[in-house]
Amino acid sequence: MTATPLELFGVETLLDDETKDIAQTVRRFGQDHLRPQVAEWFEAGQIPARELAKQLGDLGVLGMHLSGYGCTGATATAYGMACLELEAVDSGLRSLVSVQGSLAMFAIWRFGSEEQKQEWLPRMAAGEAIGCFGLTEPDFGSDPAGMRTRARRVGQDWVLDGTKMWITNGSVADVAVVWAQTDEGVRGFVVPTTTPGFSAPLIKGKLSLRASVTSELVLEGVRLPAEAMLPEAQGLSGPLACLNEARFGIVFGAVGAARDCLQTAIDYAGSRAIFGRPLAGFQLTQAKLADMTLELGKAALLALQLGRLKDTHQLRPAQVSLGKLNNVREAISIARECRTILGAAGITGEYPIMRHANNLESVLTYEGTSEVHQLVIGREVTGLAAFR
Ligand code: TGC
Ligand code: FAD
Repeated sequence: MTATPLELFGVETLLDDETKDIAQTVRRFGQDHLRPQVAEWFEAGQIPARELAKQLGDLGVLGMHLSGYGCTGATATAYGMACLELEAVDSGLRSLVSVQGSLAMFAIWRFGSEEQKQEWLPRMAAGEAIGCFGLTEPDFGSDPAGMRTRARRVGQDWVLDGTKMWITNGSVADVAVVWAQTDEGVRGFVVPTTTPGFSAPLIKGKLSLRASVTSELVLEGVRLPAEAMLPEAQGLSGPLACLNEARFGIVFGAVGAARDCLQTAIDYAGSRAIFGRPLAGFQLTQAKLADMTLELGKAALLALQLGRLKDTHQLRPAQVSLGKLNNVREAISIARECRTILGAAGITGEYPIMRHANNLESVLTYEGTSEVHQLVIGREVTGLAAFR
């Protein structure tokens, strides 16, 4: 009798029935509708974003942890498990969902006016409108406080000028949540992408997260009515609060990518004969598999602990940093080690491992690099900020 790595940790026993059902449903959707095509999308560097958004909306995962306005109102842990199952297929697909639900929708849900919520959230939950979130700029990634995008008052209106970089969903978005400097500090703006002066050129040539749309946002005299500003977000804490939400999903998502790599390596090692017997029967291979099983299980338990804290409203940003740093770092290490087990076959698109490993390079960098999360944790345990 054998057990999968996560069965060995008894991870399922920590989930309630509803969460298990949601995870199963998303897993089945991934197997049936995403997995058969994802390697092709990755190779082509193109996804059918609109069609996918609609399907994911029908599945109920867009903004699923938000309440009202057509959102499912699921628990944070259930949302995490959905991210896990999506990222088991591809980090780019989880990214689409993270940016839509945790960044663009969350920003409007948490900081928007009633009119902004009514206008955008039901359509975004249904996948009929796609959102993006523009915080990073060409010269300001880890340090968004330095952003140069500026919003100035002209009469009652706002006029935005600047450039955002590396923006997921940018070129396919109907609405962009854009963060800009104003005379009263950083503010957020809800920008319909049809507004004159707004464009979102696609970034090409990525070797990672190819099954995801990544774009530049160019704002040249984008004129918006006064009501386009998010009334409840003032200062950098607004966008950083949105990042907590998306980072939380990544804590779970990384477990999904690593699980897929490890299961692929276990299956491959069981069927690959080396020196006349299965690769899985060699001690060196088993040492690798055992060590990866441990790290995967520990990452899943950490994710579930953070889920428990979030569901009881106790989760602090530095705790999200613990999960993002550990789980993405371990996932990429697992992906690389699993690749060795597959030998040359591991470098092909026939198996998902190299795709996951490449994707995880982006995941390691976005939503706060490993170094940023080390510094957040360092600040927490020493009381000294070492960012600058
Ligand atoms: P700092 O002085 O620490 O804080 C400024 C204000 O923000 C508050 N704050 C937070 N609030 C909520 N959540 C957090 N995590 C927060 N961290 C800080 C803080 O209390 C303060 O509030 P107030 O009221 O006193 O003004 O800010 P800092 O400039 O020193 O920066 C700290 C640092 C480096 C940790 C922060 O800038 C940071 O996290 N940098 C990384 C940037 C980042 O992660 N960008 C991600 C862009 S989005 C993206 O990558 C999407 S990827 C696609 C996908 O998800 O799939
Ligand atoms: P930099 O900030 O220039 O960092 C370069 C290196 O310096 C890193 O190793 C970093 O850790 C290190 N470093 C930084 N500060 C310190 C320090 N104090 N001490 C020591 N080392 C330090 N952004 C959005 O706003 N919206 C999106 O939708 C979005 N999607 C993305 C999708 C993809 C595929 C990618 C790759 C990125 C995306 N990003 C998005 C941008 C992402 O958040 C940034 O890339 C990230 O925050 C890092 O910024 P940077 O690339 O400018 O690197």
